Amino acid sequence: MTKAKRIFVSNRLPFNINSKTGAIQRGSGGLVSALLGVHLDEPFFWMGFEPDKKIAEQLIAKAGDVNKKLHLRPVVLEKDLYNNFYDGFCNDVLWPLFHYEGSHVYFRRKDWQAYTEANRIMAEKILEVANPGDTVWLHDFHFMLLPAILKDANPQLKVGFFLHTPFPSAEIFRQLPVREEILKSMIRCDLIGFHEHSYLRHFSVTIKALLGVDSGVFKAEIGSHTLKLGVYPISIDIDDMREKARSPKIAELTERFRKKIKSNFLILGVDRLDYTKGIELKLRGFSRLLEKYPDLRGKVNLLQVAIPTRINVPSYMKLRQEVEQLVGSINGEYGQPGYVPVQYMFRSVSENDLLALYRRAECMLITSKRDGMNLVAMEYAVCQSHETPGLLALSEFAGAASLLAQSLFINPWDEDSIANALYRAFTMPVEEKQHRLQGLNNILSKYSATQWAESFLTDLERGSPSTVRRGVDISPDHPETLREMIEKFRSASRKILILDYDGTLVAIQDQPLSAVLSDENKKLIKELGREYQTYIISGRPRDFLESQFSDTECTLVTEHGAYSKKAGDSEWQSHLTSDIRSWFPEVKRAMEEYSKRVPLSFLEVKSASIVWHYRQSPPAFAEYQAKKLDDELQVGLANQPVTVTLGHQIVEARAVECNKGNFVRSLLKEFPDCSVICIGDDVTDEDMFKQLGSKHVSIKVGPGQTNAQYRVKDHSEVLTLLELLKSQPTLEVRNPDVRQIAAESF
Ligand code: GDG
Repeated sequence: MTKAKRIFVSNRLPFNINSKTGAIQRGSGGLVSALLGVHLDEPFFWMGFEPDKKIAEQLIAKAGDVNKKLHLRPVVLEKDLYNNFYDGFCNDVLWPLFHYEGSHVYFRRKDWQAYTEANRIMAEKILEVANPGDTVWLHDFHFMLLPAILKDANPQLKVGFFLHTPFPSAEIFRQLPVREEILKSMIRCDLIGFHEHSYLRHFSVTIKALLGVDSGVFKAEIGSHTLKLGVYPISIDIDDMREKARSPKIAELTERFRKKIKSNFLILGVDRLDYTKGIELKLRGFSRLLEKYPDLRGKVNLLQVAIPTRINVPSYMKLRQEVEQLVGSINGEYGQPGYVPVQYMFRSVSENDLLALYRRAECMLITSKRDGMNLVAMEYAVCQSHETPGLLALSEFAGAASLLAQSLFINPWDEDSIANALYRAFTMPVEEKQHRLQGLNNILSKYSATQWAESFLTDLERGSPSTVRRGVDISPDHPETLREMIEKFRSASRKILILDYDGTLVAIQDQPLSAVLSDENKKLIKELGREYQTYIISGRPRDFLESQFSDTECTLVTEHGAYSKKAGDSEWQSHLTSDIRSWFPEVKRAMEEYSKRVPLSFLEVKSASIVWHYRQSPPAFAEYQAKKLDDELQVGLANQPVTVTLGHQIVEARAVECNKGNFVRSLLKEFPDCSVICIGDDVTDEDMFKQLGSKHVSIKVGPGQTNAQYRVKDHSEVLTLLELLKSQPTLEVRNPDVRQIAAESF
């Protein structure tokens, strides 16, 4: 048997071919060090787009020179398609939106189509090498449609996704015209990782607001699928960088820079010239420093390395103009003979020069407006020496701020905040700088790039937590389990069917009175009632259930077990023993108050229970109010014989005897030799599932954790299943496997 393999996917492969020597080269950056540093026993694949067909072929052939186990799979995309995908959708929509830059978003349908197509092509290539049980780790926003395509094709793949940018607040994300398509795919992942906890929180709020998916802090249950969420701050190759920065070569280069760049206090900026990096804010803050503290003029300099990016895009050209004008005006205003306050380079620098600049500068200034993490901050800290420690002034809007707690934090939007931090850095005693540096190094030594990758992969590849109870899927797509379940039921002499009503036999409706059975389904229940000892058990009041099932042979159990009536009986039997008057009026008053407060919410008053419904109300507001009401009632009625539950878009208070579990318990006592199939969708049905244990068949309808053994997707699957339980199935069952079961079972 072949072992599971790992497949990493990023937009571009972090490898290239040296045009002179023809050798394969490793690109710089944390991702490549992180993933190559992971201990791997098995071959691994790395896939990414590569526009040049010839280079693609060379990369495939020479991958083994980097690492014997590495297989590179460059995917060649046609140029226009790649441009529309990458420049059009990734860079003109997702990048600005995820960085809260709404004014830079340009959504064009054709770019979205290209994004869809590029994801489809990448999926096709992944599926050529991926087998069930393999791990696929997707990197970044370029591939947000891949999870759904991969899982549809191969549900046994382990699909992980790491987002390298921030995930914006729901208020921002919901501006995206294709928001549902993207989220519906993302929730199919097994694990999504973020740099920072706030990004994870935003994602949870967004899937709740737009898809109605509830999630806990670290996971969401969607049907029988568990989506795990986690925070994994990326890092750099700490040891490698520390060693390089201390090499004689870098020491010599640093010395050369010290002589060349004359400054008592050099502030360094290294950023791609992107609007998210806040370079213009940095310049304004520096200008404010010189204005506010005139004694620093002539002593303090800013060296800004602005790495060219997307140079032909108009908004980037405009940003460049603005930055260069600001540089000119600061130098014009504060420059003196022999003193040029801002030195500016619009180009990238070699890795050695970069390390030497980190060593040379007394302070690093990062003013990102938003930044997923910011690796430059980490690199600068790691390159410092204890003897001449530099200071890190870091934007509080960079993900790195949550890790690098000993930085001097700044609000880049506030010129004074920048100026004050720089002044503090300038005047800070060396002991304090050493202390801060020590703190930064301590934390960074715990977060190496390899640890980052390993912890993500471990969480992704670890099985689902055993605490999560999910129920085995017996949707018609799983005929084997369905067959097993029917056989178990049929083997008993007394067969009992227990069926919940709303959400189980009928779909949930906006108005409870509209949730009625179709004639066809009424007929089905009638036939089942004749064949089996059938119970319809619901939270509904007596008159409603009677109107639906009066002509059947089913026993009706209303208000969650408070009353029951056998077919043919004229009287309802009450199971109530406590006095509801001690709490009922108080609850009614409170719920009436909430009904007035929350639009489109309403009360349903029954004999032993009372329900506040908010299924049509504005969801976020109503949910907040529901939690408040639940809280109020739980505390206020703590000593009363009443159970309060926060259910599916309802808050319900009911007499303690109204418990479906109690009803089932007495049923099992009365008929100890019976075999039960019990089906329900709501929290109140869980009491029944618990009572039934593994001897009987319990089936949960829809998503969420459950005590049931089995699960179906929705009420229509329940009806298909019930049809199969009849000795003479009439319903046309489309799935041939299921038709076969129906034929074999009888
Ligand atoms: C994205 C997220 C997140 C830069 N200029 C030169 C050069 N660099 C290297 C730096 C650093 C890297 O590039 C830049 O990384 P950042 O993290 O600062 O920013 P993004 O490129 O925007 O990366 C970011 C990151 O993904 C990882 O998840 O942290 O928030 O936006 O390593 O050293 N290297 C050389 N010359 C240069 O001129 N040699």
